[in-house]
Amino acid sequence: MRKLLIINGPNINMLGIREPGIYGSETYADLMERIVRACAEHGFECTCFQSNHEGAIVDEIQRALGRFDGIVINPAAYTHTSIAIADALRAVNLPAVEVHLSDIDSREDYRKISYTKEACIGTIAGLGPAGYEQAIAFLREHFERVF
Ligand code: CA2
Repeated sequence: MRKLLIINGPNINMLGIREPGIYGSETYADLMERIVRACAEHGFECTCFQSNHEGAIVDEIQRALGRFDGIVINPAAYTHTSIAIADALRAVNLPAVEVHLSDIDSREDYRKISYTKEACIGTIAGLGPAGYEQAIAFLREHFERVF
């Protein structure tokens, strides 16, 4: 069975606690349940990782090499700042899909830049938690096309 690594960046663990207008009322635990269910439906095993620390995310991406077949990543605020996370994604060269709960293109100008986008095979933004399900489905289709 193919394995996906699901990575969530800083503050995603706070989902549902504040700013429900932007990020929805679903909690991080609800999101994890949704992801585990979607992975099972699409025939993936999955491991979920969340960190508020850039280096820890870089370490986890590096560790994915040889252990996972693909990555779903919401780098959160690091999307807009982290060349290190983008470089790690390029270094492991696993198919990765970037997810954002909100539509980053229609928010503040500083959210319109994504350093990680170019290291990913696709980006899904603005669909809320359902975006993760779309990313998992996208990876399934990717593996069906490629293998
Ligand atoms: O829309 C997304 O998924 C983001 O990656 C979420 C990040 C934000 O910095 C990105 O620009 C877009 C924020 C993560 C969640 O932050 C929270 C803040 C307050 C309450 C709950 C979560």
